[in-house]
Amino acid sequence: MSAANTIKHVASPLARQTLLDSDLTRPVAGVRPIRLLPWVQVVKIGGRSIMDRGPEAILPIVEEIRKLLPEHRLLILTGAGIRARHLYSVGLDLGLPAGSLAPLAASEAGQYGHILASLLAPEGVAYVEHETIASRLAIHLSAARAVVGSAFPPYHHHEFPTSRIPVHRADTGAFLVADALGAAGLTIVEDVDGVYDADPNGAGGDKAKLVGETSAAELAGFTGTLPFDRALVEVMATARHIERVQLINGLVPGRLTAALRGEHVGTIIHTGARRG
Ligand code: GWN
Ligand code: ATP
Repeated sequence: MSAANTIKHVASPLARQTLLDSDLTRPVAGVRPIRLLPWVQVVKIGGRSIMDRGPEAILPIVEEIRKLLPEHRLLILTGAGIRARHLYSVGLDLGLPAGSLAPLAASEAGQYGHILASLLAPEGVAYVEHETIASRLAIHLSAARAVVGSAFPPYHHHEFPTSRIPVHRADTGAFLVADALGAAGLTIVEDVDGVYDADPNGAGGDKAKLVGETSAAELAGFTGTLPFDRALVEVMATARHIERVQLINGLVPGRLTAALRGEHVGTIIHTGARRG
């Protein structure tokens, strides 16, 4: 064998086989990934449910986060809210594909992140861009107790064309990044006490019952509306690290503090990830 051939044939257990055969890939690719930032708590703040409400909802949350900083290191991610819905409707009327609508809505989530970060700036908290979340989060969270970013995943034109409205929105983005980082947890902050058996703000909502605890598997079979992206249920099923997500009411002071301390104050959703 010539020297050139020896160099070309890199020894790798995956070099000579299809990546589609799980029997062959499992010994190499079947192990759980490492946790990159096991100490970071990810908190998703609802765009429509919290940020759209303005000072009356935002300022108490800012105050609560301020007090939480000595206790936790946080990646705070914001959702998009009502302007994204308006963008979707204008874009859909013009026939734009899902991949064109995704970054438009995402930029609204980013704007809310900038607003929230400005309010937390005296505490050393800044907005960090997607690229920073992807590769420089550790150094930023070593310099500050928390950073704020956009909860939308940066899919852009790679958004799946299965639906006219982008399926991977803020809740899915927050979960994907929390699981990829191997974060300590994910808390979703909205304007309801948790997941109900029907929309508590919809027709006949006064009869809706709060579900204290559920699972991604159970929610997969639920046909009613949910207070988060349906794609979140799908990505929770294949999670590697985040074992449970708690959805809480951010309009009630103290709930976020309690949730980050591990208390059950909303709906706990068990994912497909298993300890061990
Ligand atoms: O602009 O507020 O990041 O963190 O999906 O892409 O549409 O971009 O297309 O690092 O890359 O509007 O400019 O904007 O919200 O997403 O950012 O200020 O390329 O820091 O440049 O993946 O912030 O922005 O909207 O998140 O969600 O320049 Mo914004 Mo968003 Mo900033 Mo980001 Mo998109 Mo970047 Mo991006 Mo675009
Ligand atoms: P975004 O961040 O994408 O702007 P958001 O996270 O702030 O959005 P919404 O999409 O407004 O939140 O979802 C919260 C709303 O979902 C609640 O105010 C509630 O009316 C509604 N909802 C629908 N179905 C349910 C359900 N089964 N249980 C609880 N709330 C529900």
